[in-house]
Amino acid sequence: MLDVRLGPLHLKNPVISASGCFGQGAEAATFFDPRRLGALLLKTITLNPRAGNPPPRIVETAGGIINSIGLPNKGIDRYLAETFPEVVGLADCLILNVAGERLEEWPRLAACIGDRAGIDALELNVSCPNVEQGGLPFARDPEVVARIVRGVARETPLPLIVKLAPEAPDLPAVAQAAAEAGAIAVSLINTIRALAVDWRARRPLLGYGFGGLSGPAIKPVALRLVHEVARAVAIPVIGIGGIQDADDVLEFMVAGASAVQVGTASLRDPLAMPRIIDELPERLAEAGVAHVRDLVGTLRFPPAPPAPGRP
Ligand code: RRO
Repeated sequence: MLDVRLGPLHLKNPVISASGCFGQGAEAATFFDPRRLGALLLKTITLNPRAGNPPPRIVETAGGIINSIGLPNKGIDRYLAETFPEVVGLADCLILNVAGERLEEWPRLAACIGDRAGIDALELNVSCPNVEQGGLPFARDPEVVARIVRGVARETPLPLIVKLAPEAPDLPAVAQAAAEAGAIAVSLINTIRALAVDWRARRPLLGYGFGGLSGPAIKPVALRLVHEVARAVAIPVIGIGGIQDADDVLEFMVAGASAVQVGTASLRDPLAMPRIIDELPERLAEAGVAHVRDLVGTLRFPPAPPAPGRP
């Protein structure tokens, strides 16, 4: 009733942890068995170690949060040597999220990973909003994204998922470029660039200044973009943005997503993902839907009204 396919990946259900919201190592197993998830997807790793951005790194807003974490991590070599052994085998499907800070870093990062056992796929984070050199410039440009995917694919046989940015001027074109370059799926959306202000101090609330908005506030934007991208590409789309319950999951699937990622909801309630997975069969049964796959891309718009003055 719940299993889904993402290219060569076969997930027992469509719920994946969103990068950055469910740890980088074994802390993912603190609250529940990650085997419950369709896939366990961890926080971004870069080629070189990064300290991350100055605090405060998260502020709450109406309907969501704004983060500027800045990819703190120990770098791929130390990650693979020290943290990865704790993580391997924790989930039925394990996806690492990686990001190059400069174009030439992507293949080097991929070469460090190669065909390491225990990793089922890589999510290429071409869309982080919180670094000086990374993120947005990559994700805005279809040709740059294609070069990244091709460069990574030369160094690793792992299936590649490309995580897209909402601000790309032509997101379907970026998704098409990722697909043509060999990505097995695209995931969207990363957070939306945002600002929180302390008006008395005349300063931004976040230590870095700007950040990325996530949570229920961005769900309608994410639904629109998922729908637009799903219509434009033949590869599966993974929907991300403010999912809090099973109805949210099914809305994304009707809009065109083959699977989803849950992020901010896990920060508020670490048991949100198993709760959502448990809710899904009941929601489907109530609607007489036999399998969650039957919903994918079934959204239909009403016919356009006739032009004024026409019968
Ligand atoms: O670490 C972050 O600041 C961060 C990343 Br890598 C990302 O992809 N999206 C986000 O909102 N924050």
